[in-house]
Amino acid sequence: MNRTLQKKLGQILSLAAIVSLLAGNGPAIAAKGEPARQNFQVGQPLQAPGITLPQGTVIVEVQRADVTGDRVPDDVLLVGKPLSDNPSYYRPLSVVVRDGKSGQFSALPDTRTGQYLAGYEPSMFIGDFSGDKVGDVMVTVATGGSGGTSNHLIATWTSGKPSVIFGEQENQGLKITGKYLDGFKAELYSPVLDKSFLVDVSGLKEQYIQAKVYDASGKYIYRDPNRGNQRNAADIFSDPFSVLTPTDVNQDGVYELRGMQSVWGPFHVLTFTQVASTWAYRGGKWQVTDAQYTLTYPITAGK
Ligand SMILES: [Ca+2]
Ligand SMILES: [Ca+2]
Repeated sequence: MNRTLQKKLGQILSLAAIVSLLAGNGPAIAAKGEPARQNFQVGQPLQAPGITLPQGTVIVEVQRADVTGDRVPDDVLLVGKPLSDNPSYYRPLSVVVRDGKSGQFSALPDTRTGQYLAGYEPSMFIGDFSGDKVGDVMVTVATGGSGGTSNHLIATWTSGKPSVIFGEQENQGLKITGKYLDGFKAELYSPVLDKSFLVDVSGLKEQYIQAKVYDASGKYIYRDPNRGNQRNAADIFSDPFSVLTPTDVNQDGVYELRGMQSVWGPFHVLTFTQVASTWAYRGGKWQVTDAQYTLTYPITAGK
């Protein structure tokens, strides 16, 4: 037998030995140095040594994925406290990770959850947004408010502790403000895009006239009674995201976010456009890669 063959055979043998060790006699070997698996049940209280959760906090969703970046699967738990008089509403919610290697628990910082991460139908999505090919944790929860908005949070665990990369500020999206102009037009501005744009709002003409926002000739007449019948500096605003969906736009394995926001003024009922935007996390910052608006007006039978 020549040396190369001998060496090769040795490699094959040692490989076979490793395989049989791992496939072998279960936990005694596989779990060497690793903590035993824990069985987490949805709806049950969470016992998590080392972290403090409000009394009454239960497990809402459980997923198993490596989020710390060491390739050892971790337990990722969405937890929340149901309100006693409205048990489908959770406040606060949090994400707790049990490190698969150390068994240590860590939770999102209270300062980033508190009042913000609260609401109905909370759900969790794990995917890479930050670009390091390690899953990040996204939480979506409906606020239940009249604007139909949702709150969203994305956190990464790769530095050993949770770090929020998308929170309350980011959920304001394009932060559009604006003013109506005579002739059923709106001038909008997004500080995020650093861009102004003009929108034709004549599709809601009847509603504006009825609400005494415009007169029939198209002159803007609304004055804010709360401000001594002065004209407001801005009378158009955007809601936080109503929908924010992870989408891998360019199919490179890193998720982008696609969001929708309502734009309205001076009253919420006068929502005249939906703005769609796509966001990518690049170089530690969220960047808008695409933004569009659509006007949707009801088609009524003409006279
Ligand atoms: Ca891990
Ligand atoms: Ca990541």
